[in-house]
Amino acid sequence: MKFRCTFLSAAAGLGLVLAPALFTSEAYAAFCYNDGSRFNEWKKVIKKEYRGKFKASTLKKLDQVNYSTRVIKLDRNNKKSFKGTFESFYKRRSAGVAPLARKKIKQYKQYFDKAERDFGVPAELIAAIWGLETAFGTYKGKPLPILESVATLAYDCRRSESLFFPEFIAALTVIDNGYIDLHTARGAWAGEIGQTQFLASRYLQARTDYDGGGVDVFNSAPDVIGSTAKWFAVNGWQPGADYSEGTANFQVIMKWNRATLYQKTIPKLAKEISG
Ligand SMILES: [Ca+2]
Repeated sequence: MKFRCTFLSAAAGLGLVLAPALFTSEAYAAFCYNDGSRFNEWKKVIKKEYRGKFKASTLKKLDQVNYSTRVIKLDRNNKKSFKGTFESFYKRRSAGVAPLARKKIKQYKQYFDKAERDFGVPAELIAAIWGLETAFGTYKGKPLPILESVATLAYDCRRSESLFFPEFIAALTVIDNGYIDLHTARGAWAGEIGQTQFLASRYLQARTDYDGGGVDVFNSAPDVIGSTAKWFAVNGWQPGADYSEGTANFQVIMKWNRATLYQKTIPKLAKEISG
């Protein structure tokens, strides 16, 4: 079975969940550049401004973080992956996913059942997302260090204001809490975390441990299932209700990803999976 899967999620931009009060930031207001020339200066401003708000050891990680021209290049090219008709997009993205999704639902039945009990989110929806995002964790791409990606995008002018500055702060929060060392952990170019590609703010909202041993959305399928279900629940999912286009649950699906083609793909694929 062949997947033509690329990382989809945060690439198209997301609805934000902001941690209030942190974003009256001077660095946020004063700094954005379209090349790396003032990146070191920017990091200094961040470190000064967030001293005391984050542990010294967390802020120290920034010393080894570099401006990534690769991330910027990928960001600028991203729109191309969302071109074309829905039919061609759907065909390309969903190829091979449904049969494997059904297998995963069987294999991890107890966790999908638990997710449905805990959060009211049906297995086929979680499996659709999981398949689309990383082909059930098998698609690795060429992952980049997560903190470096989000720091670069937070500093960059194009989207810092709307999206990546808050994600950068969320990433520092993830590190500060000792959840994941995002300085070394790797993800897609927009700094996504784990097999369903959570941005840091979403990870903080959704992290769920379904198999003990702490939350591991990189390696644990049960944790991926639980955390993804929880994300939908905290974003307003209505248990047992329809999720076709035009429903309240489709509104929640729209928050998962801003790209219309992707939004339409999710319920269609979920229904294909559930047959
Ligand atoms: Ca776990």
